[in-house]
Amino acid sequence: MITKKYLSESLSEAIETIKKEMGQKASITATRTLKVKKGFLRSAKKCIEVTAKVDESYLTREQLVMLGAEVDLVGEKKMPDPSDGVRVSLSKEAREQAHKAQQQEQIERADHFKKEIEKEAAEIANNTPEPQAETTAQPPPVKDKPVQEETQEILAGIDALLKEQGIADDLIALWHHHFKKMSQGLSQDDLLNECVGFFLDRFIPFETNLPKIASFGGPAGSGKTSLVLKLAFLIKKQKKKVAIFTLDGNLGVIEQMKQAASKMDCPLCVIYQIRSFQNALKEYGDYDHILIDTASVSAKETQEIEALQKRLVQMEAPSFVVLSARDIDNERTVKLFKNFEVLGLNFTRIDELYTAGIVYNLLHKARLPVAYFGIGTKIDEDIETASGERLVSVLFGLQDDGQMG
Ligand SMILES: Nc1nc2c(ncn2[C@@H]2O[C@H](COP(=O)(O)OP(=O)(O)OP(=O)(O)O)[C@@H](O)[C@H]2O)c(=O)[nH]1
Ligand SMILES: [Mg+2]
Repeated sequence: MITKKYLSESLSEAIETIKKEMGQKASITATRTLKVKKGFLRSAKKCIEVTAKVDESYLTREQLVMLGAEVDLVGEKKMPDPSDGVRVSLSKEAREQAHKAQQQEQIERADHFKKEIEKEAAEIANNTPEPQAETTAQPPPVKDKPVQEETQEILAGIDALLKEQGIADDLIALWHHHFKKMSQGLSQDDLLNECVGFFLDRFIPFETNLPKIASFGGPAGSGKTSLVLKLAFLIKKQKKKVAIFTLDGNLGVIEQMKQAASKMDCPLCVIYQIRSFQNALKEYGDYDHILIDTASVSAKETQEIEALQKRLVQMEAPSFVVLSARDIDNERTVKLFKNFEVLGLNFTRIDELYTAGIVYNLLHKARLPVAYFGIGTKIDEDIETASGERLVSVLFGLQDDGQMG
């Protein structure tokens, strides 16, 4: 089986190329959209990466050569039958298989990421010569594969961009390590795409279904209440039943939540005691989702609420952490992770994000999946499923309108 990735500006264009190179028997196994900045020039292009595969037995010798396969010059190859009319198509089965494989890969990646990073960091430490004073972010020279001068320049450009974005040195070093494994003589676009791919791989999406009962904790003002309301709105749009519980006794907040909840015709329960929590659970037990907004640490009023929060965390509701992408206090966040058994992260204020380093540095340390992004202040629309593509767009200085960030 031969597998190849094609980068193109549209799916139809990619399919045309695949047909030409792989023939009618090829099938597409995955697609993903990337936004890359072409050659650091102003013009931004959106491109699609299409992965296709085909059994070698269907390819002519010329096609095999074009695809870089080793060809036995005297061996016979089965020629494609031009009359069979099989079309290159987005096979549902192939896509499901690819999706399953991708999910499995993500689980493994999350589990083994730490070990991998430690191993790579150790390798980097062994291979890297003494860092020079001002060039710590420069790619370390590689003995066996000398980096060409032109490539060095492109890499230095990428490094400068990553530094500007606030990406931590250890993450940049990991990118260098990744780059060292690649073949030389790559074009600027190839290198950029490789870097985009590297940073897309740092992102772990939360792919399982939202649990029936989920609580949302996080630092003060990180956007917990807004995210719970936005999520409730999203669930309502899917015609599912959702109830909101809040542990925040602040009357102003309760009033704001009441208004939003009544607008979307969704029950709101203010939880003051463990008993009221149990009663509310009984009352809304048959709902599809119960979303619990927790009070931030500074807003905790009674020991009972504190105990309830602990209990929620321990057993009642899997917890998500909500962080403002603009303002992550790494130390505090790490402490928070210790108190919560965290199922996943959510980032709010993604709409106000102009540098992605702060988020990537945290993801690199936390290695937790990310569920949702808050992308504005509007409760009824400013939420989206978190994606690596969005972060990569910020990282490479591209916003939705294709302008420099
Ligand atoms: N621009 C932008 N603002 C947001 C987003 N999410 C929340 N906000 C704003 O951030 C502020 C705080 O949001 P809340 O939802 O009250 O935060 P909280 O974590 O519940 O706050 P406490 O309960 O007081 O700890 C509000 O002014 C929100 O409108 C977002 O995704 N983008
Ligand atoms: Mg709140």
